Amino acid sequence: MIKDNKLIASEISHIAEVASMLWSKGWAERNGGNISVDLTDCLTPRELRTKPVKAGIVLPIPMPALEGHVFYVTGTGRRMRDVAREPWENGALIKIANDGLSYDILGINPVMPTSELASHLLIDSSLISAGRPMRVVLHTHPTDLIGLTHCKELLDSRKLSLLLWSMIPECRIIVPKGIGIVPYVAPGTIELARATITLLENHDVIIWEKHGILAVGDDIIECFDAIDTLSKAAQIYFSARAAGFEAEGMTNEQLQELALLFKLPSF
Ligand code: 2HA
Ligand code: ZN
Repeated sequence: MIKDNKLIASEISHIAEVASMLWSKGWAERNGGNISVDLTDCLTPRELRTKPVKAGIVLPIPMPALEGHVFYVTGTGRRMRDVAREPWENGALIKIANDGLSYDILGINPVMPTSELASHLLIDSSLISAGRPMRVVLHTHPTDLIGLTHCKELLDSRKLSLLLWSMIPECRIIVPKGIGIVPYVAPGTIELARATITLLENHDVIIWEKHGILAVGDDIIECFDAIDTLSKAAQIYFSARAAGFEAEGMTNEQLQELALLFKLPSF
């Protein structure tokens, strides 16, 4: 049974832990947000041959780079608070077919994957093709960060990254490539996926205007930490404003000093 695989069980427990934090942070209203993790390397050859509960679901776009890959994905319409309690009942294990044209659902329940599946898979596929595979795609709806995207002036990647970095030194260190911004596009669309992929060339965290945030990485806890740190910076910015003053922010020299000290990419 795949459920008994220790590596898989550990990955699933981290997914459940993050789902729980997304809910308790208030970033996951109703079915807001979604998670996918590439678990291919955790499965034995025998487990990879598990009989599907549903087979041949056609992908919107061929994904040859993902042939044979197995992902855990949260289910469409499922709540993060339920993923946290019962990750297997509220998510699916999917396996991309060898022609990259369709996928099968393995595992226990025929839960249909998230509405953002095309985004997740296109992102994974393009990162593999670009030679920097990432196992995790995490999308959620942090109130404060989404709030910032309602301010036209801040819809500029450099400006927003500098603003958030300057609120707290950790932000510059934990999110060293800053944040990319996708101007508003309807959720669940290929257009949103494509715009995100372009920005992932230079960033690991992307904000979708008036919608949410997406982080890629190899470790789901670290993806969460990056978003959490950005959210903390946004909260500092807003709490200063709520107290009636503009946060001073660290100076460019102070940010530069951090870049040198921690050998961070320049911006
Ligand atoms: O999963 O967050 O973007 C629901 C969403 C869609
Ligand atoms: Zn969303």
